[in-house]
Amino acid sequence: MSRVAIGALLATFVALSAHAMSTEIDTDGDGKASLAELQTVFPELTEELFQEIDTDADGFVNDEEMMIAVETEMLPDIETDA
Ligand SMILES: [Ca+2]
Ligand SMILES: [Ca+2]
Repeated sequence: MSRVAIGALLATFVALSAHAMSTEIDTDGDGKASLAELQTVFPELTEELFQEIDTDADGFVNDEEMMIAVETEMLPDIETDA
């Protein structure tokens, strides 16, 4: 593997670990969870509940909204890297 490829790989890794958002949820890697992405992990999730979690109403759940949702038990905490 070339030095450039390793550098790119490391940069990707750092970018990913900067996000609290689980890659299990955020399958397209944009750092936010859409309703569809969340429903893949939480099939019970309704659009109504999603809108409650999405407090800034941008249509995506970000790290902070996800953290609040888990803390307020709107969403169950998911096991990552278990
Ligand atoms: Ca996403
Ligand atoms: Ca949001």
